Amino acid sequence: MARRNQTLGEFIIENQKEFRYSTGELSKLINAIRLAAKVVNHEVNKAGLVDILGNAGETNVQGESQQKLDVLANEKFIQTLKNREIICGIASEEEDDFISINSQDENHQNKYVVLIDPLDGSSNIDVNVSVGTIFSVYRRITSVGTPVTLEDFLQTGRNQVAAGYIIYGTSTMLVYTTGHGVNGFTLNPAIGTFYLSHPNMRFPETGRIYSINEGNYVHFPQGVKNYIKYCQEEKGDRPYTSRYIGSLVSDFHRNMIKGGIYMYPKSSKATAGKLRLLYECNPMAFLAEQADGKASDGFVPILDIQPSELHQRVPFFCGSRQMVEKAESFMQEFGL
Ligand code: AHM
Ligand code: MG
Repeated sequence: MARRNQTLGEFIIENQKEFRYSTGELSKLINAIRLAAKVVNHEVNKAGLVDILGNAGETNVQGESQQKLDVLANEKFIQTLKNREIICGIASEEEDDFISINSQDENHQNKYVVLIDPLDGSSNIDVNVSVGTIFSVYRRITSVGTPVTLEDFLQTGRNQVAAGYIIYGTSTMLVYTTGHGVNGFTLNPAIGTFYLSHPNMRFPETGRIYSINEGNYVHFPQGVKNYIKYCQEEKGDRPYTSRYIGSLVSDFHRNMIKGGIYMYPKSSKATAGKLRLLYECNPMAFLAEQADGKASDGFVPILDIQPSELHQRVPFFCGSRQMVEKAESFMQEFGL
């Protein structure tokens, strides 16, 4: 039973038995993520103090420039998970290919693979705006004792056993699910402990916030244009409020607390959308469904999409159930 002010460590131990495969491995894995989160939090918080701001001068597999903190966060998460020898593979937004992990004493005995976006919303780093880490956990499909393959990572989101995010905001929070609701833990930086501050988080059924990069309006499909006009119409509880941070974790977090919809549709500039299915949309969709919200590509639930590539992109509509359903009705009527 979740108790406010319980530490994350206590919560993990108490809830371990709820997890159907309960051997303690998943708990160790969440513990490792907790540790990496603290390390990255430390780096993010001192970003303005030392010379780690700015561009690392390299581009990632999607041709986007990497900020130094992206590189650092990537290293810290991979290192922490590797060192603890609890996963057999990891895929990251910042790595072209997945990494197969072979523990020293046992050969590929671990069952879990992790997919991460180590520092999402990184264009916000230089301007002191919230960023986040997103993670997703699966049981491998291939047999234990063999190296992991791409197949272990290309699973539908429905197979996720855990997912969550860390938000480096006015305070740092770790929010996650193992399929039994969503709980949020706030870091007390003075003693480095996460405390349960937001038990059983839920999206309100509907809300009054829409979050989308409206600068792309002319490039959006007709269904999206018409839905935006619907949000702006003077009728009933509308017009809605427009709020867009440009940091998925932060926009999602606010909408889950206040009620709202986040949208990153496809456009004539980005024909598959921008966000990545495996380590951005799937974990957020799992959290959304666990919190009574909804996530789709405009037509089908994100969690039902069969991935074909590690860095696949997908249109993303996510948030309060009634708002996502309304947006979907516009896609179906006017096209996406
Ligand atoms: P990133 O992984 O390169 O940081 O990109 C993902 C981010 C999301 O956090 C955010 O919602 C979106 O990109 C913002 O994109 P845009 O600037 O095109 O609106
Ligand atoms: Mg990202």
